[in-house]
This record gives sequence, C-alpha cells and structure tokens, in this order.
Amino acid sequence: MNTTAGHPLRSRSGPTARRSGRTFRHPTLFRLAWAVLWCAGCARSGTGVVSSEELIKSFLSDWAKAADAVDPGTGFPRRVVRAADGMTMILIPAGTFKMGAVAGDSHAGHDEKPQRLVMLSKAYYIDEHEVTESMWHRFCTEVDEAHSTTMAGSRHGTSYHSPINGVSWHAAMEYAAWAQVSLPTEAQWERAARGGKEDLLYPWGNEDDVGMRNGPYQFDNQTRFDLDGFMYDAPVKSFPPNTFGLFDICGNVWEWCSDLYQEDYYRTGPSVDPTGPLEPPMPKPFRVVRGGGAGSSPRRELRVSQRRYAHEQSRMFGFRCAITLP
Ligand SMILES: [Ca+2]
Ligand SMILES: [Ca+2]
Repeated sequence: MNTTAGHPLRSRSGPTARRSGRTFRHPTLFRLAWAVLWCAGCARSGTGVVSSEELIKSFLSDWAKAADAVDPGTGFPRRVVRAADGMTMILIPAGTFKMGAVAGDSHAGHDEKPQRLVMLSKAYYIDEHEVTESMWHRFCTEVDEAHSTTMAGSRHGTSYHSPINGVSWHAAMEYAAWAQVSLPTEAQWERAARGGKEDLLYPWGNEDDVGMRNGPYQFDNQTRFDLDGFMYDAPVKSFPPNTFGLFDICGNVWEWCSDLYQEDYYRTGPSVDPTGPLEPPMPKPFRVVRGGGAGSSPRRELRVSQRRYAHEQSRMFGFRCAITLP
C-alpha cells in the first residue's frame, strides 16, 4: 500500500476541512486560544484565579478527554484520549533528568555526549504508542489534496494496528497539527523513553532483551529467523511498556522528533527546555529520529540514548505525538 499520490483514501474537501466542532487546527493557535480563555476566566472570577478544574477543562477543550485519575502533582489527568484519532496520551511530569549516553557505553556516538542534566519545566502528554496505520488512514480521509502531497508511504505494516512507517517529517507534522498536538522535542522523547531509569542502556535494563522490543532478524545458514517473533513491523503494544507506560519506544519504528539535528548540541544547547538548534547547522534541514526500528542494530541503535538524523523528506520513519501543558 502506498500513501503517495493516487492513494484511495484521499480527503474530500479543502485545507480547512475536518470534523465539525473543531476550531483550532494548529497547536500554537490552540495554545493562544487556551491562554485567552484562561485570562477571560480570570477576569470573570474577579480574583485573578481560576479553579484547577476550569483550567484543565479549558486546556483539554474538545481535542481530548480525561481517561484516568488526576495526577496530584500537576492537577491534570494521568491519561487522556485524543478525539481526532483515539490515541491515549500519558502524562509525563516536569522535572530534571539525565540525557545522553550513560557512563561506560562503548557504543555511544559523539553526538550523545556528554550526558547532561536537562530540565523540562513543563509537564507534557505523549502518545502511549506509535501512530498506527488505522489512525493514519483516518487522517487521510479528513485532510485535503494539498496536504496529501506531503504524505509518503514506502512500507506499511502487516495490520491496521502496525505503526505507520514511511512518513516524512513534514507529513508527521501535518498529522500532529490535525490532531491538535505536536511532535515531541528530542528531550521530551528521551525523558519519556527512559521512564525514570536514567543510567540504563535500554529502557528495560543494560542488556538487549528480545522479549522487550521488536528488533532485527538474524540469519542462520541463510535462513532468516527472528527471536522476538516479528520479522518486520509488529502491531503496537506487542511488547511490555516501559515504566511510564509507553510501548515500543525503542524498536519497531524509528520516531521523528521536532528538533533540528546538531551533532554537538549536547555541548552547546540549553539545559532548560531544549528544542534543538534554531537554524539548520548543515546544508540540509536534518531532523532528529530516535529509538531504532525493526531493522536496527540492538547494540547501537536500540539504545535509548542513540541519536540519528534524516532529511525532512526522508520516508523511512514513523512517529508519536506530544503536547506540552501550560
Ligand atoms: Ca523483529
Ligand atoms: Ca519506536
């Protein structure tokens, strides 16, 4: 199946078409509107303060619904379900974490060093699994022909529950805008991926474990076999989640981040809310991809600190989305 021109699931109307009842198509506009609502609430209250319940309701608006108990630290639900595609998003608290290669990691690249303390000053939601084929097809039915030109599809999974694979960075951004969220920053991705375990090579430990991820197949006398049970993409949630409840964060498909790539960014970038370099440091606008995939070397590319980059038009990767809380 291919999502390039001629895909049967083209949308039916113009660039602003989508389900009724949705007003804000871009995260920036959405957040601006949220701020206006908040200020209006403050004015109405006469005290300059709105209740946490009102704040949460305003923030979630109609793009997501609460699906779990409230986290006492943030006041926000631990899980929400996104209206656009049904994705469950998991709350990741604000805080400081160690980002980059752990000490003694002999396979770490120069761009993963030095390991450094990074502060994420705001909590955020991130998708519990990679965006799936069925979610992607829903997107395809609701966007217009102009948007569809940014779509790409080079290789798809074996079921509608497989991660969409073969999406350019631009197409992933289009999807995130449609869902009224964003792509995660690289720091948000790694904090979520580590699940609070900041001194490990993998989210599950210091050794590769075929029971914990979908990695590459092997050859035995020219016969392919795969100890993890999946020769190519696995349906999402086929393996155990990390401690934050995220599935397939390492393995299955590589995942786009919002950041531009810069090799020495860990040495030169800010330690608070890093979002990647503002200008492309190389002639081409490379973007960060993380986590490795079903064809990746376990020792090198399935490590949680592994960084890789690709041209924005590259069509090899999948993604998950995120949104930063106010
Ligand atoms: Ca595999
Ligand atoms: Ca993945």
